Amino acid sequence: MEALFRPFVFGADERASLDSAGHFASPGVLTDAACGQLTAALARIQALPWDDEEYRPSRFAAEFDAYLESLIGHPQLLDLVRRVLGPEIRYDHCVALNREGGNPGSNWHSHEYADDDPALGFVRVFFYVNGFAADDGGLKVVPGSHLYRDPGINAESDAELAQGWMAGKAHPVSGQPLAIEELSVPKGTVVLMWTHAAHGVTPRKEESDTRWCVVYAYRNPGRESRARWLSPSFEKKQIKGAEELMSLY
Ligand SMILES: O=C(O)CCC(=O)C(=O)O
Ligand SMILES: [Fe+2]
Repeated sequence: MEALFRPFVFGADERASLDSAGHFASPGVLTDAACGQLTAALARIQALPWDDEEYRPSRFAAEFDAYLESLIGHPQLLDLVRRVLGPEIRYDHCVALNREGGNPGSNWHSHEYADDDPALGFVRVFFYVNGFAADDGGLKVVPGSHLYRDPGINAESDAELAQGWMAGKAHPVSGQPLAIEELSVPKGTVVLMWTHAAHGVTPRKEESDTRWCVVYAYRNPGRESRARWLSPSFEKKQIKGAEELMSLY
């Protein structure tokens, strides 16, 4: 199978950084060939009609594109995910996150999974194929916010988050006051994120090209998952390398 990642390190230090901050960026690790294939696949998704209310081509991206489907069971991706979640993992979703020039970005939010059980993890693996600048479709995070395991974080602006959910809160381990961090990443960057991390996205500038991005999400089995966008037939499909990963439990 064609390489997805260049050789890169994700060991104990990187894992500790992910667990402390809630996210971890590996700049430029996608191979040039993978970036080319991903851009083509995401452009195909972008060209599909999106007139249904469920946003199927974006939310069920892997069901609409054979290349995106093939990555669900890619050994390098699964190896990375298992370094985070341990051996017992399940596929959760694959969503195209393309943002064209003028895209409004995304409000601050967090996601759910086993909110009361830290033994069950859920991780998003974002492929930022052509990267982003902080002020141009850029991912924003609040290091340490994931440790609250709050699935209901929601704010329309940085100020609303700072004066609302963040107010008076500190990183539970370091004791440092929580703070907003704006990332900038080069092309080919992979970002891991624990599901309960507070995150938002800055608007894409009107004159900018499309930000090509896809996310692959995996979790430990054990609970229902709200973001599990997966049709029954796709769950039964034999996807190379992912045969044991498609079921809920
Ligand atoms: O578009 C992005 O960079 C982030 C999207 C997001 O919030 C998510 O997939 O959970
Ligand atoms: Fe999100």
